[in-house]
Amino acid sequence: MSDRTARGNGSDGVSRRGFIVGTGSIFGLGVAASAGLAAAAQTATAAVAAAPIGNGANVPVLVIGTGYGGSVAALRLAQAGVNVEMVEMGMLWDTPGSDGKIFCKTSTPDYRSFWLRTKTKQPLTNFFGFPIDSTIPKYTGILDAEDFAGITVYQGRGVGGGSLVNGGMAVTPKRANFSYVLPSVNADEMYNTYYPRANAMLGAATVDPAWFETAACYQFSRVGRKHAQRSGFAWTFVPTVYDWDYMKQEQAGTATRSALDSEILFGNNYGKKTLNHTYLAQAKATGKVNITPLHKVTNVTPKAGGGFTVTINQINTSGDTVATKTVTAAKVFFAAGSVGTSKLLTKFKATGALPNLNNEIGKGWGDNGNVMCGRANHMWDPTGTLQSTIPCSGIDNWDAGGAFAEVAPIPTGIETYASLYLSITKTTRRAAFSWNAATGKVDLSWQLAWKQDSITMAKTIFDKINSKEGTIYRTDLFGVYKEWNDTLTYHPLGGAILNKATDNYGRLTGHPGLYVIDGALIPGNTTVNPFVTITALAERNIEKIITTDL
Ligand code: FAE
Repeated sequence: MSDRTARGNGSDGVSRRGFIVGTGSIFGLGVAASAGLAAAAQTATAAVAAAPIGNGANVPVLVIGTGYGGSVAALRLAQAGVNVEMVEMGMLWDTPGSDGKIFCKTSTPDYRSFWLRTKTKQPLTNFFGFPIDSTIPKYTGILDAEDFAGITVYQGRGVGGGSLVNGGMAVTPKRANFSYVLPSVNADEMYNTYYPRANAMLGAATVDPAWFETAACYQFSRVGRKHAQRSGFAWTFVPTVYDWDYMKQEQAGTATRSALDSEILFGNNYGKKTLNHTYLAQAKATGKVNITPLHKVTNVTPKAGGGFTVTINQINTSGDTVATKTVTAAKVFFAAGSVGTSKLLTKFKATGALPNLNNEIGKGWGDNGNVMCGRANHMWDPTGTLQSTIPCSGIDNWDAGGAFAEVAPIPTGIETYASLYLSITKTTRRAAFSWNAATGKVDLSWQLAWKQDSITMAKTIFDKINSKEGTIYRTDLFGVYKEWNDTLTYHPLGGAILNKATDNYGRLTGHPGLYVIDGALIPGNTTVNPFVTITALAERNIEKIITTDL
């Protein structure tokens, strides 16, 4: 373990190398379209702060978490002239392992893969019926599979949050659905200003349609399109934040493969525009943002005379606390993700640390209606031995059946004759977080049986396709004779709902100076993949907060 620790746990603050490595690995291979981002990342290198946050520090703004909400807040506050300290429980992923790569592949998970687990917990649990999970050393890996009673919630851990591990699908909800997504928010403002701003900042773009038609790595998508359209469903390209020029080079054999080398879930070594190359690079470039990884916030409480006292545990790569720090912050932004923020606020309300929080805290949590299934295609419909890990298309049956399904890859390197789908469904099920004083943990009231609603909605697509094609569901991917993965979500949303637990801009009720700015604000469902909406909402809210509160 000492060897591993030496390989770069980032515990001594953000190293200069972080952005150098990031710049070189993703953008340093002559990808002209990425020159702007590469420049931004390089500029950031010079501005990196040297020290982790110190015990006793007194800071104007502390941001808890470095995912989408936190990164937007940090950049915009810094541009407004405010010094920002960001605290992140995961690592700074900047140092290659013995294989020369920072991140490990989905197909060969090692110590870098999972957050403090001794056995992997792959979303695709089985292959041809055989369990595929393996033992791994306990380490502060990049993907957390956090178990609650009725559901496992997958989340990214590290500087960049979910952007490190996600599929990069950057989807804006249909305008007609927006009142379902965020009922208290002005849709005109979002669609005229904040969605375009978020998409531009994130670098969202759609695959070149001509290239798509011939690229071997998207045969699985073309098969998905054929089957969807033959059953009369709307099939659509969806934007992603992967560098399409880079992927073209991967396919052509002129660049080191990442999306085409089964990299996803545990990080992409090249090609994906994570927050470290967009918002966080620009935030660092201001010289006003400092990020401290491997530090976990455990308490926030009002300080006599104003501001807040924040307790932070510094951890090592085994997850053990090696130091406890107390800092003071005038303002605190909760950006620990839907689950992270909800757990903190639920605990702080129950334990009296933040006694004035209202009774909406912990409520309204949803799974974005996630369910997965696979279909067994005929032998004349192979999906390809080479599959890009970045999904680029979806099937839209939201209005008629309450389901939007991304056509997902199975990047195993062998022909599986399978089509895989992650569906997002219009489920109304909402769970609540509660403090369990006996265990000292936060529980979630989700029930496994609730996923049946999502399965029923997803079946409006896949029963019809199977019937038309004369095909069946795969029963060997999520267990033995199990058609649906109904035990997980990649898209946790809610727990501190906008205009309920907070005001309409994320200010927490009862404690001026505390804000929520992440997926916890969104009431359980975005109708599509969520990170563009989280980013756009954060852009909207921080603009108001900067104008009125600072
Ligand atoms: P998030 O990005 O989760 O960031 C929260 C950060 O806070 C994390 O880095 C945590 O480690 C950190 N943190 C938590 N608690 C603490 C604490 N106490 N102290 C310090 N730090 C803390 O939050 N969405 C899409 O739109 N498209 C996709 O293709 C897509 N694919 C996905 C695939 C996978 C495997 C997963 C797991 C998620 C995927 N998502 C996708 C979801 C997306 O990544 C997620 O909605 C956003 O990352 C949530 O953003 P937040 O800012 O809310």
